[in-house]
Amino acid sequence: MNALVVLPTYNEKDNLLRIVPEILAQDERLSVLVVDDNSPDGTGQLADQLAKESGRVHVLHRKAKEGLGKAYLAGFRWALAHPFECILEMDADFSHHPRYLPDLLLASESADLVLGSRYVSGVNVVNWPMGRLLLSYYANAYARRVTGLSVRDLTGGFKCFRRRVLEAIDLDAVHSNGYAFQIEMTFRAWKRGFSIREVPIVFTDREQGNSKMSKAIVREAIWMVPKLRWLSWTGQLG
Ligand SMILES: Nc1nc2c(ncn2[C@@H]2O[C@H](COP(=O)(O)OP(=O)(O)OP(=O)(O)O)[C@@H](O)[C@H]2O)c(=O)[nH]1
Ligand SMILES: [Mg+2]
Repeated sequence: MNALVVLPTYNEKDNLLRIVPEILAQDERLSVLVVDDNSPDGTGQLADQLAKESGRVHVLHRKAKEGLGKAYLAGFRWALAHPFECILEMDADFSHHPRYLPDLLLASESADLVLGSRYVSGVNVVNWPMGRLLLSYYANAYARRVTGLSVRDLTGGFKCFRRRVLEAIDLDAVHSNGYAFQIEMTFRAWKRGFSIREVPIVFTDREQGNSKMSKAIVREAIWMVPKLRWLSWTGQLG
């Protein structure tokens, strides 16, 4: 069973150099696809170098920064064009530690979609300012309430999809790009009847590089959640 970690990057040069070998060391079935949006700091060139050194590293270069959701969709399409049975998502900034990858892979043997969850037992977030933690916690409570999904962590981006899930979802119909993207993918998988499992992870705030968090991303999550529910109600989810 081959598995691909889709790793979106924007200005993550220092992190990329450290995280790729750590990912590959977790399990010999793992490969990495770096999806770089033409980072000005040269992350894309570094990724090319890493790909030269290992046949398990691949790179997808995109012309401009278009947001996380777009980068993931491009990565998912690439993954579906290659023979990978599991397709994983994670951040490149060590907020999602590679040490949890074996847990996700193991859980994916008995679930179609596995979520690395910060809130499965209490709150497992390290180094976030209180304001950001409260925002994330209440965003999850809100999304849970509106969608009806009984998942503790809907906005997290540490996930493992079985191939069949991504094949079943109409990727062209997915439009959200920030945290809402994570909610939307899980909601669409759930509506299609796929099984979802959460495994506990500890999320640690980035040590290096800059945050790309913005008000626009929060606003998108607020209106996208009722929109998803509406599309589902009216049979337009696809
Ligand atoms: N390809 C691509 N990657 C992105 C984009 N925006 C963010 N990323 C990457 O997606 C991952 C998550 O983004 P982060 O900036 O860490 O988002 P966050 O965790 O919400 O915020 P901070 O960690 O506080 O900065 C990281 O690996 C980023 O480099 C983008 O527009 N395109
Ligand atoms: Mg981050």
